[in-house]
Amino acid sequence: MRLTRYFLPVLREVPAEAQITSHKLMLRAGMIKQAVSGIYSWMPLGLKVLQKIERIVVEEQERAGHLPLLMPTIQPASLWQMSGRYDDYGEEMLRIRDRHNRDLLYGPTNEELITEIFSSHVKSYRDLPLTLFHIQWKFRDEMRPRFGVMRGREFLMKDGYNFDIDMDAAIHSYNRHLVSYLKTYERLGLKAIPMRADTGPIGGNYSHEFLVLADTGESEVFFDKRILDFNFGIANVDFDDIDECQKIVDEWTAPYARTDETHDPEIFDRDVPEEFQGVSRAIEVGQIFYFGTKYSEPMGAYVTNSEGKQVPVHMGSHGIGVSRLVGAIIEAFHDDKGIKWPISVAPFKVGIVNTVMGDSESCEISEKIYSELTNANLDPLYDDRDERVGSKFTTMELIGIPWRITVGPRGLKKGIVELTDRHTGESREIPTDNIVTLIKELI
Ligand code: 5CA
Repeated sequence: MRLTRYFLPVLREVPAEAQITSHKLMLRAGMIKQAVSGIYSWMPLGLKVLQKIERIVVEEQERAGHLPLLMPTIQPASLWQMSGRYDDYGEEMLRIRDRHNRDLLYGPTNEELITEIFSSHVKSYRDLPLTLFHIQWKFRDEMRPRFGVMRGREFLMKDGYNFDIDMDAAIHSYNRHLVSYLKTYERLGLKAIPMRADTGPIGGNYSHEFLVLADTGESEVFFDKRILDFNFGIANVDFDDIDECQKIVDEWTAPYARTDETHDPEIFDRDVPEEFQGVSRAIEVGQIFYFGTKYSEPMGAYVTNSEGKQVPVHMGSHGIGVSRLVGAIIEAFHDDKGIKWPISVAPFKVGIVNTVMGDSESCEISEKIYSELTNANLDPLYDDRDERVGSKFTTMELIGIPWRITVGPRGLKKGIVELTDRHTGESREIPTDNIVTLIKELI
């Protein structure tokens, strides 16, 4: 992409409405624009990051054997009346009436809708286990939308639902989700700690939240500091191997990592040596639930078991805050100049800064590097604007491009350009002729 052809509405001033770093940086980098409180448009740069996160989430879900589908944002109230949640959900639910006076709602989550899809089509234990997921916009009329995409009213969520014949099978599905989530966050460059949590309006009594430690997080968490040194080591998991999944879950769900609601200070203080007791703020980037037959019973999701008996299926639901993750990643990776994207979600992996637009050799070499990187699918962003070099650097740093190639007459006299790492700030000189090979190695 050439910057002169792109739509990158960066802001010079720090916007007054933003309180936390990620919100400020997303506005300054021209990633989002508020439409109304808690509801945002995603500008091209923001959308690119959002889609990269989505891609990784989908890949890891499919790898775990979960099947994608797409449910609508608007749902009939009647389904929620069957489960009993229509009244329970309260003011957070956006209720709508259509021209025929039918009660509808903008989905805050999809347990009812997916249970209805399941019960219409699946009648036998032979069709189990089954896990379906989608990535779809949700609406929750939050009392205090804040911190940009962190607590929005409209937000993008991956939500998945497992259907199993009994509790043991459903716990395996739960464990499989837990492990696949750890892999997902690892690929996003994040250290997300699974912690036992309360279940709230989703229900059930077994749940874990995934928390990224950050000063600006909304939750307070208590943990054993040794968990921070824990090596993920979950690269190749056989998801069908129940014991292997269970082993990872046992190792990973540190018994004394707790969110504030489930934290019992007496147990924590007793079982974790004082020097390892950690308290921090954290961002919740996902949550998984096992709730048994809470929805299947009232909504009639029964199957025949191997003895020919009708039994309600055991279910769980599993969410990842896809749009919130954009903010969480920025909270984890930034400095005072701007964002520092992990390579896996970077909107562009390489930036090219032509320092003297009037210099014909600089232009020629910049163009050459640009087309070579483009042809190698490395998705470069070429700053071809007629701007001062300082302002070009500022933009590249603000929007967080991991690698910057600086092309200028002084270097070209020696046959080199400069390659700068956004994460370390280190620069090195590289010959102009093997740039693609080198960049490929780095990425
Ligand atoms: N049905 C279940 C799992 S699919 C569910 O709705 N779980 S949840 O309520 O915990 O939401 C899942 C994830 O969505 C959360 O962990 C959080 O990362 C994200 N999320 C929830 N509310 C918001 C919000 N208002 N703004 C941005 N992200 C949110």
